Parts: sequence; structure tokens; C-alpha cells
Amino acid sequence: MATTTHVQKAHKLSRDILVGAYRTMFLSRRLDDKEIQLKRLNRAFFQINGVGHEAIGVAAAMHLKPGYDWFHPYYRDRAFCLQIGMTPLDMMLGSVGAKSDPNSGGRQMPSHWSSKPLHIISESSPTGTQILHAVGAAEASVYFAAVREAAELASSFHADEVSYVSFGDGASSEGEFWESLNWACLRKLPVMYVVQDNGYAISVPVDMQTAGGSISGLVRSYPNLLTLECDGTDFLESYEAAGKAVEHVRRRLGPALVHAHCIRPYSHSLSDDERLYKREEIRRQEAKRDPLIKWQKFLLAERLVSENELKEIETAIDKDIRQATDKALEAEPPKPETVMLYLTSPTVDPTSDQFDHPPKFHGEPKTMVDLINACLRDEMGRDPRVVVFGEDVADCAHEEDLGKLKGKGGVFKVTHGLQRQFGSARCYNVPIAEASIVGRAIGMATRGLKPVVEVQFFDYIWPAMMQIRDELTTLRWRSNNVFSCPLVIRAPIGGYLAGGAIYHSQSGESIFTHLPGLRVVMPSTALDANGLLRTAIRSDDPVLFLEPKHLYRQTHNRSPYPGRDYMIPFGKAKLVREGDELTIITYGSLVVRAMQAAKTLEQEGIQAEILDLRSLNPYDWELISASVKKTSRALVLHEDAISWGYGAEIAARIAEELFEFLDAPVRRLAGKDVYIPYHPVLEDAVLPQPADIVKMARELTAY
Ligand SMILES: Cc1ncc(C[n+]2csc(CCOP(=O)(O)OP(=O)(O)O)c2C)c(N)n1
Repeated sequence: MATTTHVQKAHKLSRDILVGAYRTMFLSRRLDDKEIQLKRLNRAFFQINGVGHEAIGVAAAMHLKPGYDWFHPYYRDRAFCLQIGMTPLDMMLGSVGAKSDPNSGGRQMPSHWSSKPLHIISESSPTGTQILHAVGAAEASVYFAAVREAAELASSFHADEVSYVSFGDGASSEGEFWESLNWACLRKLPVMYVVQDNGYAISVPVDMQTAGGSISGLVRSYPNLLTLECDGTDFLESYEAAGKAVEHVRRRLGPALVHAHCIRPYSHSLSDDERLYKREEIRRQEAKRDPLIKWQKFLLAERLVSENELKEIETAIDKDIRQATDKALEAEPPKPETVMLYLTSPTVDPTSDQFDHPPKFHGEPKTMVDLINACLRDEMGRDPRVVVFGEDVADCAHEEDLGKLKGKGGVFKVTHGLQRQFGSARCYNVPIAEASIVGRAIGMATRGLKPVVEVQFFDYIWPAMMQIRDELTTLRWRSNNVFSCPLVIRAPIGGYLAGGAIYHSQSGESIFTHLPGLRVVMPSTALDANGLLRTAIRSDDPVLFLEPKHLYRQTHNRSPYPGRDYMIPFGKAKLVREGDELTIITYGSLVVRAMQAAKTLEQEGIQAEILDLRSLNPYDWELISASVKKTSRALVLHEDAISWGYGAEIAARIAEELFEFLDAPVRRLAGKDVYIPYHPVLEDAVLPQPADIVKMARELTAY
């Protein structure tokens, strides 16, 4: 291995760098060995190793700046994280899952790195999701450079900062990687991709995973992307490639991708045995490329270090690890009663009076579309960190057309005029890639921006589901309140428009109310939409803001503009009609239908009380409970399908907690368990109609 080029390269670097690299690589290896021991003793509960990836990890980290650049590493990045500044104790506390584990306080598996001071953003387990966060973090860099007032409010921003992300060859098969690459190259974002290719994704070799067997071969034609390939087990080659990549990114020439070939001699994890699927001769060949052994031999051969010096280094490291392990083993475990903490912000409570701000009406009545648009304008004007993006949300994709054309501003025109008023840095179109919309927004939110993104139709939110379920809702909890990503996802939802059919009129809110850590809101009037959206933007939690598009331009729910500070707290239902014989608990497009039904019922002498929940999670149990205690009858009404639906939860809770107040069984009326069809006759048959409400209310009151 000691070629002339190697010797020349080595002698250009200081001895500190060369020996320092060995020190970190050895430390990383021994920490893996120690964690394996702990797992066997049942003092750690999981183990995944970084063995074979040490050289590229250390080399890349040496070019990057802790607490300055931004890091989205993956589980094989033990050596990278040590070189960036994590300590053996930080890691060992993670191994045992201690209360004081800085990575997650015992909530995540070991090797899910996190450190606020170092800028290592809490890592999750899905392969590839972090790539979009890194691109979002890089997009924040570009945003801060363009919007100086936002940069002044940033906790940390440097004009040449780099966003680092690493992942395996297998993870590069994820759509999120390709979505990220398209946007990073399109926008020349400052991202450094490191693909640590150990040839396998668990048991699947790269030639059976990646077309042509080489990820760098596939991406070379991407515009603005610097693509480099190196032996990731060779410190000097890795150091050179990583250096070029970092320089390219710092100089704002576009993203860079380093394809580093590594090995994985310890199998995928302690739950895997690669001898079951990897031939012995391949294992033997790989063993010859062990980065630690190669680097040790090189240092000795080049007399950069003596045998004795190496021994001293290794003895000192083993001592450090022993001390860290002893401390970790003595560390207090997390307390069971803390498990529910930090699903949402512990300091900003959007259900509190702080978010109860009265309206100051002026002007003519406006539609829901108008008042959502007004709220977005107010909030973008108030806070330079509010940024709006999505498909078609800008007025004109090409800024130069703004003076010539009226502009689009969203397929429902909700965002119309925002680009014109606030500029293309703050309201822009993005590719049709919903995972990318949410994933990048998460990355931007971790940098302190407040993205308010649009998913064009609720029916198309599903590509973003992994980002929502595994990333957006978990970041604060899994990092033990160290990181958070407060942002708003707006999505037009539901039917009753006629013609929307199966892919433009679905509901599905209960799938999201099921997610701990996510606030879910659905207004039924223009005024509520304005006040709840403002609360959503000013809160410190992720919010799914569902806009019943059938209500966008109705006249019955219009309101004058309520002023720039109007807010409605989450979790507060609205009593829209008083009555004493029956409580109808509903929201969204069914509020107006319940009102129509109530008029018919009134003629029959039945007075129905109607509650508009407005926010679905959290929801207003107090008002539901007070009303049901008064009327003794409850009907839960919604547009979304009935089975395992939103009403099931409310009905179950009424049955559990208010049983002795009930004079009749709790009933549910909701959409049928089928998709929304095209023909209006069919759609009407699926969705609850006022006549159905009347019928069920009669049955309930007659019970
Ligand atoms: C989205 C997702 N699918 C499946 C898994 C299970 N899984 C964990 S690691 C892994 C293989 C990843 O391989 P690669 O990206 O090559 O990284 P390596 O482990 O080889 O370093 C899989 C399938 C996961 N964590 N996330």
C-alpha cells in the first residue's frame, strides 16, 4: 500500500494529523469492541458497529468544523463523530441508555448520534430520510444568505458552512436520495454527500441493489455535482477526496458526493452473521483492507510513529474507554415516569391563553381562501423566518415573468401574491416530491426557520408519510428535547365538491391524529382558519393544518379580516349551536351540514347542540364532556371513513368516562368504508348528508 504517492501525500500532512487519525480510528474500533462486550453481558441492548468505516469517517471529519458546519451522519459514523468531538463517555452513555445519555436520554438505540453544540442533528433509523434533512439544512444556509434579517435571528450561520450527510450504498436506493439530489443540484446547495459503500445492505450485495453496481457511476451526469470516488479504508485517499469535496461545497460551486469503498467485517450488526451469505474468500480479501491495520502498518513503515509510541497511544485509549465504561455503568437509568415528556414543546403551549387573542374586525366578509392568504401574509411580514414552498405555490416560477403575468399562487390560489410581496427566496415552487417537501422542511426547521409548506392535495401526502411519522413527529422526543422541527404542513382535504373522485376528495385525518407529537387542526370557517393558522405558525410544534377545500369559497362561512394578531388556542372547540337533547360532535365540512340538520330537527321539537372541534389533536374533552353531561346523548359525525376512524376514539372515551350520564348508546355517523367516487350520486352515497344526520338524531333521541 505504501506507494510513492502515498508517501508524498502523507508527508504533506503534519504528524499530528497522521497520528491523530490513528488515535481516533483505534478509539472507534475499541469502543465498538467494548459495546459488543456490554451487549453480551446484557448491559447494552443493541449493537451496530462502525468497523471498516473508520478511515473515511476520520478523514471527512478532519475537513469539517464542529459547531459551524451541520452534520447528518448515519449509524456507521462512530469514528466520524469522535473526530468531530463526541467523547467515549457520550457514546458509552448511549450504549447503556442512561438518563444522562446526551444522544437521546435512553430513548434511541446506540449509534444514533446527536449533539447540539457540535451540530450533529439527532439521527433516526430509517435508511435515507436524513439525506433530505441535510439538503434542508443546506437550503437554510442559502436562505440565510439571501434573507439577512432571518440570518440575524439564526442561532448559527456562516456564509461558507457545509451540510454533511452520510449513508450506505443500500440507502442510496431510497427515493429520498434521488429527490434530494435533484433539488441539491438544481439549487446548487452546499451539501456534502458521503456514500460509505461497504458492498452490502445487510445481506444484499451492491451489484444486486444498484444498477451497474456503482452509485458514483450513476450520478456522474448530475449537473453541478462534484462526484469523487475513493478507497474509504485508505486514510490518505479518503482525506484527499473529502478535502476536495469540502472545498467545492464551501466555495458554493454546488453539492459534492464522495463514494467511499469500505468494508464491514463485523457483519451488519450483532444480530447478523455475514458468514451465512458472504463467501469466505470475500471475507478474507476484505480483511486485508482493514483500515486500522493498514494505517498502523503505514505509520510504522514510514517511521511516523514507533512501536512504543503506538503502544502508549493504545494503552491510553484503552484506559479512557475503561473509565468511560465504568462511569456509564454507574449512570442512572432514565425514570419510567419521564417517558411521555417532550412529545411537544415543554415551554410554548398552543393550548394556553397566550394563544387566545381576540379579533379586531375590519372590512367586508372574506372567504376562507382569502383569510388563510391574509394570515400567511401577516406572518411572513412579522417573521423573516417564515418560508412558504410547495408545488405551484409561487406566482411565477421564473421571477422575470412577475411583471408580465398575473401569476398562479397555488392550485386553489391560497398562496397567491406571496412571492410577489415577499420575493422568490421566501415563496417558491419545488418539484413534485412530497417526501422532499416535508423532509427538507424538517431540515430547515432544525436550523430555526419556520417552513409553512403545502401538500397540494391531502390525497398525495403519502410519499411524505415516512418523513411525518418517523421524523417530524419524533425529533423532539427522540432527542430528549434537544432538537425540534416546528413547522406547518397545509393540505386541502375532503370531498363534497363533486367530481373530485378517488384522488382529489379523500379524507384520512385519523391516520395523523394517531401520531404522538403532531398537532392536527381542521377549521370550518374563514375566521377559524385565520386564527388557527396563526397559532400553528407561532407554536413550537409540528402542525398538520387540514383545509376542507369544499369550504374554501363558500359564502356561509365568510368573515371580515380579524387583524394581524388574531389567534385561537388549539384544543378549544366552538359551541356553534346550543341544545339540550343531543350533542353532535363534528368538524370540517360537516359542521354546516349538522346545522342544516339541526334546523329540520328543531321543527320536530328536537334541540341539538353542535360542537365544532376545530382542532382534532389535541381536542376539547372539557367541552365534549360538559355538553354530553347536559344532553345525555352523543353523535360523533365526520366525513372520513367510519371504521377505526376519528369518531371511534371520541365515542370510546364518552362510553368509558361518561357512561352514567348517557341515556342512549353513543352513535357515529361518518363516511362509508370505501373511496370517494366520481359521479355526484355515488359521492353523496358515501358521505354523510343532512338527511342522514336527521335520521340518526331522531333514532338517538327516541331511544
Ligand atoms: C427505510 C428502512 N428500511 C429498512 C431498514 C432496515 N435496515 C437497516 S440498515 C439496512 C441496510 C442498509 O444498508 P446500507 O445503506 O448499505 O448501509 P450499511 O448498513 O451497509 O452501512 C436496512 C435494510 C431501515 N432501517 N430503514
